[in-house]
Amino acid sequence: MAKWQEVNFDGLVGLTHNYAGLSYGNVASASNKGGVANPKEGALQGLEKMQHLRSLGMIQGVLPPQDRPHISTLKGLGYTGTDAEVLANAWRDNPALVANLSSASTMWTANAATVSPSPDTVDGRTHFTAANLAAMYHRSIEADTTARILEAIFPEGDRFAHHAPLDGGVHMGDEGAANHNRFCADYGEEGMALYVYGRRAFEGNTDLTFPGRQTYEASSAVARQHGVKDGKALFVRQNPAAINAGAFHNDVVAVSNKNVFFYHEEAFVDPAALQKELQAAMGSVELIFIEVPSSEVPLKDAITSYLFNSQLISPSTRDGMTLILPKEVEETPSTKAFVDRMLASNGPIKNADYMEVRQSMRNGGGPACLRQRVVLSDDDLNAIDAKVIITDERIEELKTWVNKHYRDRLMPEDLGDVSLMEECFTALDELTQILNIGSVYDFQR
Ligand code: SUG
Repeated sequence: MAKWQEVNFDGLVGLTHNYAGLSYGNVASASNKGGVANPKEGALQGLEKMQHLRSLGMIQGVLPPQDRPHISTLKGLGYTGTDAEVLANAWRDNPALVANLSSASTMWTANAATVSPSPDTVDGRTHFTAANLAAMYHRSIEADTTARILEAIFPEGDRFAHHAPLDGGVHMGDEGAANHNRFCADYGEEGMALYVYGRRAFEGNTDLTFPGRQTYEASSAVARQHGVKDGKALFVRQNPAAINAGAFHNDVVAVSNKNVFFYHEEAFVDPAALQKELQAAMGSVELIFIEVPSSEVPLKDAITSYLFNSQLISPSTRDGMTLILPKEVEETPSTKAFVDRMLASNGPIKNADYMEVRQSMRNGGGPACLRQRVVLSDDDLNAIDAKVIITDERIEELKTWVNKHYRDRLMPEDLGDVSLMEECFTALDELTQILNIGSVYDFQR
């Protein structure tokens, strides 16, 4: 019998991690604009989280950061000369453009792609669509390199199938797995996908004050091209009130694992109807819904603490499920009290581990944003040649790499610094060798 597991692929925090406040509708990103970031600390916090999951018996993967500043975009905009000249000229002309091309936003790999695992697809392959992230300019430049990295890790063929990021700009706005939940009895069994969208592309959406980044049209296109089995894809609109309160992705207000769905009362307009629909689609597999009422956790607390942007996992070393939460949940009285009550209630979630990922949190990225879930069989895992699965040795190698190359202080006004670009490219060149993923970056090609 093949063994199946969920592997979490965490994004490494990049060397240009900074607080430029680029994400309209993301409350943390806006409110920390202009602050001092510590990329080294951010990367080490991420590695600690990966190590913690590994210590629980999980198989843990890592995805590399991307090349920033993104010189090839600047070249496409007419800047010429050496990379140093391109950067210096662009910085002189337009620092805001350079800031957009310098974000380390690829760390949030929940947004990298949507993955449909092989038990759910008609052709029995695992399908990947790199997200176009069209809603935010600074993120829209991620897709091509993301697709290359995923193809370098999961070779196209009998097991894995790759689809190009969707064309169509914001009308086909696709934010990847941050708006995608999979329900199943066990990872290797046929599952059901819930695609949550923020708006319909060709309607007014006058109820939104902040962008609804994911469109229905994009979600349904992804499900179609992945060949998700008939009746195994459901689509529901995110509550506009949640988006307007700062839940720019559904994973800020909901998380699932296997047959458990943990979400805020205000995540969906009609949660009772959704429960019925989900249960009907699941047939004999009984779903467990943990709906958190606003009277216990106000939506505002859920969004600032990131209670739902937690990883809900099934570690082999523990009884029941574990939530991997950001420390901010422990520091927010309403969310801490809720988690304590839930653990004492004899439900499916038995443990809560609080992690320090504050560097990422200040840009609106919690534990769940930092990981892409990929359900894989042992044979699938054996088909991966890239050294992206964390081992004791690899984690040490990555820590040494971070300590050698990363700065411990970075502000938006530093982003025009040519030596920062050089540090970044030198480090990434070395990283592609550590991870054995080939030349995936524009500056290497
Ligand atoms: O897209 N922040 C990211 C955070 C993404 C969180 N991901 C999930 N919820 N899955 C975003 O808004 C801010 C970057 C800056 O301002 O430099 C940023 O891109």
